[in-house]
Amino acid sequence: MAHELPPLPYDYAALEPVIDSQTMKLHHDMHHAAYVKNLNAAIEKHPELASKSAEDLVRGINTVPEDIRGAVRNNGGGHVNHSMFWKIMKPQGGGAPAGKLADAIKSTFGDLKTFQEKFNDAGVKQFGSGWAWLTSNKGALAISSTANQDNPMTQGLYPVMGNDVWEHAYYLKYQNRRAEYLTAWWNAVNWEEVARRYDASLK
Ligand code: MN3
Repeated sequence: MAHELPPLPYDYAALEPVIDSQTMKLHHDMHHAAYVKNLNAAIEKHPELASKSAEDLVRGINTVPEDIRGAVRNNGGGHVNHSMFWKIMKPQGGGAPAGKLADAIKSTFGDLKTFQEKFNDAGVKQFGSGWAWLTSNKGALAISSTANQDNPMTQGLYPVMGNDVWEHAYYLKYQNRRAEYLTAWWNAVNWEEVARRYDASLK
């Protein structure tokens, strides 16, 4: 079963004004689609991996055959990261989380605003392309960033939420103002989905 591009769960324009329609169309239809296509091309060389999910491939990247490891790391990671990314955003998003995630953010970072500032800081400081992350290690929260399409799952962590800081995610609207994009992005966050992911990390 080949890996498939998941449909966007809303219209291209649904996240305006936080993310413009053209960026969403290019990001999903071109960038994410390319990761899926290139992942499938890599797996074709190793049919024994055909039954593995993209998450399993990324989690076990060090056991992937060396001749396709780089391709799976980049394109499998790209597929996993973007599949999460579309879902943790929604039209009229933003606000504040509830439930266990809200409690964990408060006990770890003090308050939501401090968490958001630290997360944005990780995104701003990520040199070049990559992602800012909130991860859970059996419930223990931490902020980090990765280069390229690397995913914290490779380090045994559960990615609760991540923001894409590749220029393709924001450059048409925000140009070089990555910090402005990171600040605005919170207004598109789907906290229900992020909280669901945190709950899943506890199991
Ligand atoms: Mn991207």
